[in-house]
Amino acid sequence: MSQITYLKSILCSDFLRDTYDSLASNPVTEHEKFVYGTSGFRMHNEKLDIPLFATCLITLLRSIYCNEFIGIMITASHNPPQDNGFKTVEPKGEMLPQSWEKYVTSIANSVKKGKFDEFIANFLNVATEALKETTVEGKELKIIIGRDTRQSSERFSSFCTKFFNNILTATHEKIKFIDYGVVTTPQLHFIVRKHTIKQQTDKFDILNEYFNEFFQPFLEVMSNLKSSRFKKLYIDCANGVGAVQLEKLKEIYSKKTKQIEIELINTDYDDYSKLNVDCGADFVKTNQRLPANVNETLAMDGENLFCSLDGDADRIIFYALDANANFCLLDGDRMATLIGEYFMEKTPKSFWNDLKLGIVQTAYANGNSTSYITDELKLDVKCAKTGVKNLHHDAVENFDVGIYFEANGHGTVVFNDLFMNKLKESNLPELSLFVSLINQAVGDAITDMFVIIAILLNLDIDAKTWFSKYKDLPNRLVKCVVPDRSQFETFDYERRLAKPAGLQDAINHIVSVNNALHKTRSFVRASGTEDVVRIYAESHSVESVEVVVQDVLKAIKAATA
Ligand code: 16G
Ligand code: MG
Repeated sequence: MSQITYLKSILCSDFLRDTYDSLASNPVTEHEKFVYGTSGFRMHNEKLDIPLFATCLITLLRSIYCNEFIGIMITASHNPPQDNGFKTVEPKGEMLPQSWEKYVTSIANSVKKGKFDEFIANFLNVATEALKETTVEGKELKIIIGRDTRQSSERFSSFCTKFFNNILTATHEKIKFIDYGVVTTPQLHFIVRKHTIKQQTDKFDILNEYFNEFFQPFLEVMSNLKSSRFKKLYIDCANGVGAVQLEKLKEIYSKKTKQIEIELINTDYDDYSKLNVDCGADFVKTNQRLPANVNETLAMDGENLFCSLDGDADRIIFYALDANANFCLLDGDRMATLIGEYFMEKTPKSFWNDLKLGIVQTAYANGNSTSYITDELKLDVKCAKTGVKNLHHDAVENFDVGIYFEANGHGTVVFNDLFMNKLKESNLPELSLFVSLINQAVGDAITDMFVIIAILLNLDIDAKTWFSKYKDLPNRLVKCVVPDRSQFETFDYERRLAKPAGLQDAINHIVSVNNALHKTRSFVRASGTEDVVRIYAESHSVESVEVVVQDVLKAIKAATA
């Protein structure tokens, strides 16, 4: 059966028609415009039924196109408890190709009351265009789903099960549908990739695979040490899925080693209202203070190490308090620079003669971290647009070893074959072991955590020494509600605005009058995950940052009035 004829047979099913009718008659979504952006669809859970329907349909198309497993992750990451979202995962663990985002966006926006025939026509057009280059004839649809701990996640996961089971009944085609239940976002990426690499169609024991791949090398790192300067690791789980997985992983870990005890904080995922509230990586980074339930005295003790994960455990932030109880934030910029420094320290200079090691950041990177990379570490640095896929792409394109981190704690390291071959030829066992700790597929809070601890242990430094490597410029990130955020268009990696007209000139003026020490920077961009625009400002003093933020806020109000 040709792919389009096959799709037509699915579209004729009673299930699809009934589902369509009930979705299209929901008044909450009647005038909503849906956009599949950097993090997929993300909004209040009550508005997400149509986006989920579109996500299932695009997953179907993508599964036909690739003839491999495609994943759906149900999560809204660090967003508040009432939000939710979906994104699809490619066979090797990547995100949906950017060229397909318009297809899923178009499907979602064509669900309109009483317009089923138009919807079908549009879907078949989209399918014809999307599938035109594929040469594979889909034999078996292979779908994997996973979800975070949100209250609404279970409802969305049940819909996926119903959707794909009904397709099976409607078409009598083979479908392999596996629900992995509550997993972190990076684990779902890992699962889909494993299924593809192993060509395995049956569900496997994720916990074991994940432990063996990333925890085992960490245990080896520790067994090579004479002693550890850390006694205890405190992990703030944001009351989310990180807690579910780490509770199980901790059990396996503590049976294997007594070095560095692990204590999990903010693990109340059964109380849905607590997710990301006063805790988690986003809270810590934005407020630059300790999350709830962290003891100040313990945070001042260099033998303890503290970190926070976000709601779906793909970001991590470390922190400590200094002797005067000042907050020391160890964010994505700090992790990128620490990893860069470690590579330089563990390799002879000649190792890099024909290899390029570099760091990719976004406009949100603190200006002093960028200076530290170029002036002290003497490494190349590149600026990418916000969103992991942009940084990942630039790291792969520009470097043999590409370290990429967003300031918010989202990132990893990617290596190409040239580097891997050279590493094999060189006798650098410590670095080889270190490289095996890294989850290259996607930024993963849990694996990043062990990567950072391994470096701190090997360099024999505590969190405060790590913090003292350079001094951050005072900075603030502020949200501003505007009538229509789609009016905000940027260029130069989001560092400058093309629209609304005149606003960039106003920002330039504000920066220039507050730039006595040539350290001031400010930019505005529309959020891809919330209905706001974000203002970032940094300067030589806290007071100067405050003046810039307030003036930029006024300029935005004037430009959008
Ligand atoms: C999403 C992105 C994250 C980015 C954030 C920006 C992925 C997997 N996640 O969470 O990388 O930093 O959006 O949010 O790409 P914003 O557009 O609301 O500022
Ligand atoms: Mg996240």
